[in-house]
Amino acid sequence: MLFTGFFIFPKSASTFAGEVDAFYFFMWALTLFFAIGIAATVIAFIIRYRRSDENPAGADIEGSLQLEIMWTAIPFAIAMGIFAWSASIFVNMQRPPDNAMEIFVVGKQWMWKIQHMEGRSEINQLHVPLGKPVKLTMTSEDVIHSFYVPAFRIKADVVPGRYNTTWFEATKTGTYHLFCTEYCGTNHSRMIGQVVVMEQAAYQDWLAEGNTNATGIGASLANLSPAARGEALFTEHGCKTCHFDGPGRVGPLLGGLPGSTVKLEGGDVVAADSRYLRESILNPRARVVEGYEPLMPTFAGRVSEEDVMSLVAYIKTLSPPPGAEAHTTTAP
Ligand code: HEC
Ligand SMILES: [Cu+2]
Repeated sequence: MLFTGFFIFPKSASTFAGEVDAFYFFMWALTLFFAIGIAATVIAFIIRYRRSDENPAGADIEGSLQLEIMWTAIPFAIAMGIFAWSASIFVNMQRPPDNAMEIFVVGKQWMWKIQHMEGRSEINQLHVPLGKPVKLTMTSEDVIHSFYVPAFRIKADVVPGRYNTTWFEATKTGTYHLFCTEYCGTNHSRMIGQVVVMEQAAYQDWLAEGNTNATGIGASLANLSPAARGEALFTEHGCKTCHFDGPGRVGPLLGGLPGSTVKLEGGDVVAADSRYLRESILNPRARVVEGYEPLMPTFAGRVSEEDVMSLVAYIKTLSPPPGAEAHTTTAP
């Protein structure tokens, strides 16, 4: 902890820390400037204009256009400056760089479940490499949680039924606090964990160790990458019986679907993002693909959020069938 006058900056260990702290410090200094300025003016006026005459007569005040323009324009410029600065930090935080490595996070009363793409999973701990952008794709199994790492200056809601993302790049090895900052029930205050930032080589070794204790998320399918797990689930749940490339196919081909657009019954067009894919699995009747019958059963209650993330990861690895443009939603 670094104590700076009245306020405290937590340890800083990400590329955002400097930006966020500079902005925070600016806001703090601005507030202090006006607070002192106004208080001093009030005191000065009390003294200068104290009652000195028994029956004072008021003087007419004409107003001043210059003064009015000034006290409108200056606060406007300050407010717009605050807006532009904070918006640029916010937008940067919302947009992970293309080379960011992805990690899945599932919040649950009352724990954080973490799944690395290479297969390793962990609970209430997040191991990340130093100096590499990391993108977190997050969802919740029950209520709203919020993922907060003070040392990285990141905080993002983790909402059931949605995939929220945030990202960071760690700049210092070490162990940092991870908190849930959205009241989520009795043991909310115990929904805490650690972020461990490791040198890149140490991180690779750590990944290669695999799930040593079979208690992680992927305990039953230990050490499979989400995509490989998704492939196993795809067979296990019979998705293949409808989504296969061949005669008698009843479901759309899924290769090339993520990132494309889908025409729906009724004429709407949607972007096939992760959220749409999730909905297609858990609530297939909500949006039915044009030209298909609503034959797909719901998998809500049969697959967990981690399973859905894995299925989506698997669908992302499928390539469009040869000859098809990108993704074919045309009925057989
Ligand atoms: C009984 C057949 C059947 C099974 C089993 C089935 N689906 Fe489907 N699926 C369909 C049909 C038909 C559609 C198109 C109509 C619709 O949107 O509901 C569809 C649509 C989809 C879509 C949206 C496709 C698009 O082009 O927008 C996805 C994603 C999907 N299924 C994934 C799965 C997964 C994952 C499983 C296994 C967990 C699965 N399906 C199991 C029949 C099936
Ligand atoms: Cu929580």
